[in-house]
Amino acid sequence: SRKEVFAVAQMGPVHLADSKQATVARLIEMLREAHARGARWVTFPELALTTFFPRYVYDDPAEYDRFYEEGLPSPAMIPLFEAAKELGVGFYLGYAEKVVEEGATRRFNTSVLVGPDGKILGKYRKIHLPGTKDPIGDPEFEHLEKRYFEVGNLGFPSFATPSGRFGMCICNDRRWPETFRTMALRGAEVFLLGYNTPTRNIHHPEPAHLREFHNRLSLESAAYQNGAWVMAAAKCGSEDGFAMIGGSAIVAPTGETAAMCMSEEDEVITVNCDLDLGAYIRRSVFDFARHRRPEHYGPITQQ
Ligand code: CDT
Repeated sequence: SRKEVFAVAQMGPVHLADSKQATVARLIEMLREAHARGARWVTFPELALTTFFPRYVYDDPAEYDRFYEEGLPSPAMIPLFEAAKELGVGFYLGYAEKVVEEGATRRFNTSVLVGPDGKILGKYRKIHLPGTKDPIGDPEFEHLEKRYFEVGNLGFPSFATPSGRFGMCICNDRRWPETFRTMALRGAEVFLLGYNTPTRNIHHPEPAHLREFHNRLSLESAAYQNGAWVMAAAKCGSEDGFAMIGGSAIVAPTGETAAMCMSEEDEVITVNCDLDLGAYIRRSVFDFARHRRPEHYGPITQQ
């Protein structure tokens, strides 16, 4: 077996008025707790440095630029990068990215993977952006990711790390099986993801319990169907009155949830993960080379 301690660092709310400096201090405190419990890797949430700002309507970039990071590490991230390197802990961090590419200013909902030695191992830009570009006119249900971000342009790679190959995705991506299958086909054996999920479905009035259920269902099926570990970190609780689910979890390749957060606050969970646990699944029922039938999967990529 190949054992390694992984941590998921759930965050309670980050309010509009909270400074990035104070928020990064919270991340560092959890990083230290994870390290004290023997963790080599920590997964933080999506858009971990700010409130979930796509719930608000802004028209002028001057109003929303403050939510984005420029450069990697950005000035706000530097204390986290330094603490992690000092402790020898790698991490996944979600943030809003502003970058000049091909002569234009571009904005993405991004995550970065940093190794235990402080080196940047890779970057992922969210592909499944939920919600709308234009406001729907109901402040309780605005979800304007399509307004503030472009669709990610880096695909679903997997990244070589000292602990094996990892894949990254972000929040709504976890509801799409294609996300995980693509990463698994590229050799990922650990999936890292952060999320911000409102307690009420933005699209349809659903019974409240389904929000938690669909989260668990997505994580557990992704793990089992790809024989991979899943590290899922929520930002949750009530951000200025807007409630989001918790339920951050570490899910084993068997599809079993090995640890789950119980609060809607900053909370660290750890599991000593056997990275070989999924090997028998990938050798048997989900041996892609022997049993997949891509010649019958045409519509998945053609429509
Ligand atoms: N951040 C994010 O992607 N949230 C979405 C809410 C949309 S509800 C279908 C999510 O999938 O959790």
